[in-house]
Amino acid sequence: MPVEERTAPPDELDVLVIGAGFSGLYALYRLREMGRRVHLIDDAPDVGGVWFWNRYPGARCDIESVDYCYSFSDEIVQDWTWAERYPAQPEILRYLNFVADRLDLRRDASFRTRVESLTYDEAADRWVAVTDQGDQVIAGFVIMATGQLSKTQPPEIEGLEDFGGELYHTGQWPREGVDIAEKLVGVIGTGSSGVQVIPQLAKGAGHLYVFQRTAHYAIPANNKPLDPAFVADLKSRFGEYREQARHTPGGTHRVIGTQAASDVDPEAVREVFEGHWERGGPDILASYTDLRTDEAAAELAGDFVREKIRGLVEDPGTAEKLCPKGYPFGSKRLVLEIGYYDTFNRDNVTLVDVKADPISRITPNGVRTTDAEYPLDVLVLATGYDALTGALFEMDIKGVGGLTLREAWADGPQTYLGVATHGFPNMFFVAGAGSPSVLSNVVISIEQHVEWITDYIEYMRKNGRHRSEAGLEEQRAWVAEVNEIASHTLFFKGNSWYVGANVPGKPRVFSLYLGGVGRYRDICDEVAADGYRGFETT
Ligand code: FAD
Ligand code: N01
Repeated sequence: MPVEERTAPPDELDVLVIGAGFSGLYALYRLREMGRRVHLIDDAPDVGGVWFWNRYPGARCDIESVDYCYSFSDEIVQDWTWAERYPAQPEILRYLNFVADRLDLRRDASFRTRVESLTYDEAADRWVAVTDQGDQVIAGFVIMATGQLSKTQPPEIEGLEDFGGELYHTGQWPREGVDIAEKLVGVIGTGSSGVQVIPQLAKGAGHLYVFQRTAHYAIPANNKPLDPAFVADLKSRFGEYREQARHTPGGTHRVIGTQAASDVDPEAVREVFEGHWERGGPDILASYTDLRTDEAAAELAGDFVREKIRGLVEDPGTAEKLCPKGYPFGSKRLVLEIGYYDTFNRDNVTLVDVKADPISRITPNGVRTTDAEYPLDVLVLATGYDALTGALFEMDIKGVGGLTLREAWADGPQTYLGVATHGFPNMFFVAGAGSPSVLSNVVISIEQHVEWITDYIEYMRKNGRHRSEAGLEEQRAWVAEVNEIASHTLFFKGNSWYVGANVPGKPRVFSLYLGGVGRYRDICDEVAADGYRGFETT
């Protein structure tokens, strides 16, 4: 049941978990089962993380529901039944509430509580957390389950604070919803969030203005209700089904092509792309081995999508503006769409190309571009997130010698295996920088990280160790490996949050491990089997 009143956290803990999304809920459960004194803190009023905050109309997952779920409890697997191929936000939030209820997780959680600072007490080898509610919590270990895409990034446009109408970011959508009936509505941003919210807003708004700077590659989701027989069959062999996914590159059951598109007859490539367009989903990205590494191959997919857009959008000028150009297919996140391109055939929708006619400022009445003014009642910011490091840097985190995490990561995240960073002992990160994270089915990555981290904490306890720090040399080697793999891909060719391009002043680095979740799991397991090689413990 949801919590109405805030509960203060205990003063002393073995482990403090920050964040109540998929990561934090599982970490809390596992550590409690291990007998540790553990407590979770989240600034949201309840569980859910991303799926608590992103309540905008159309919010939906782009990993199939039967993969984007926990596997650690057979009871949960059996007692929960997914309704749709790609679940919408309300269904995922219901699922996380179901998990929290079933495992009685809220009794060890403080909501409406923001951790403002974390300071490592070197004399006692403990972390001291201070919250915005005046709590001080001392913990032997801290697990940062603070999310990859949890700090919203509003655009730096002059006059935003002067807007006189209603202003919303998709990542902080009001719980009570937004009434847009007959109103003049504007959306800035056409990434995954924009592509999802725009068709929904178009249905209710008096007029919708879409302010697009860069067109994204979007392909059909082909979402549908799940066949009960298919779901029942999966439940009967879920352990085996999940185990297969754990050893794949992306942590899903996508079929992975073994040929390079550049080695195949273009007509045959086209047919394969057609098949993916029909089936829907992001698997097209894995259809050939070179789509993420060879610009000419990526261009084949780009041309295919542009041709589809020209066929779907009636007005040729609008279609041309919606065609992504200037960066390779797949170098920004591939977007799944439901009715997006069709939306631009409606009379009440106008596409404003703000690359050609830039936004000069937000006025009290709406959006002003170089050439025109668009009066608005409601302005929606689908402008994304300060990804991977945003939520961490919002806290004042001080490690050994008073070094802040911001200082330590000034040139980009420095981690060993993605789970820990030198200078910040006994602090662990879940599914963040340095790990496969958002380039995988994140829930499968979360389960692997939580299990690995909590096993390590248990190993330390059993071996009488109370301080663990990532070794500097091992960390350098890991960062070098992450960079080396990324350097062979096209990710740097797109100005996206993957490389920090959406946040002014952020270093342009790609900090995700691209070797795949299967390979990553093997490396983590080898490190554990070797007595947690690379960590200095006392
Ligand atoms: P989150 O769910 O982000 O939870 C972090 C929590 O920590 C939040 O509740 C936040 O409020 C809290 N927090 C942060 N800082 C503090 C602090 N200082 N004090 C207290 N609390 C704090 N991934 C996929 O694999 N497939 C998808 O289809 C997919 N869709 C997505 C759709 C959207 C709209 C977004 C934004 C992300 C999506 N992701 C998807 C990525 C998503 O981040 C992960 O799948 C997953 O939900 C992350 O869970 P988490 O528990 O690690 O973090
Ligand atoms: O954010 P984004 P998002 N003026 O950064 C534009 C996950 N997710 O919230 O490309 C004008 O992708 C910006 O333009 P440009 C998923 O991992 C998943 O959409 O920089 N425009 C861009 O169009 C995703 O990748 C789902 O030129 C401005 C948009 O805002 C991640 O979250 C759903 C601007 C931001 O796109 C982030 O997605 C939702 C400005 N000043 C989210 N500033 C699923 O479907 C920014 N923009 C699973």
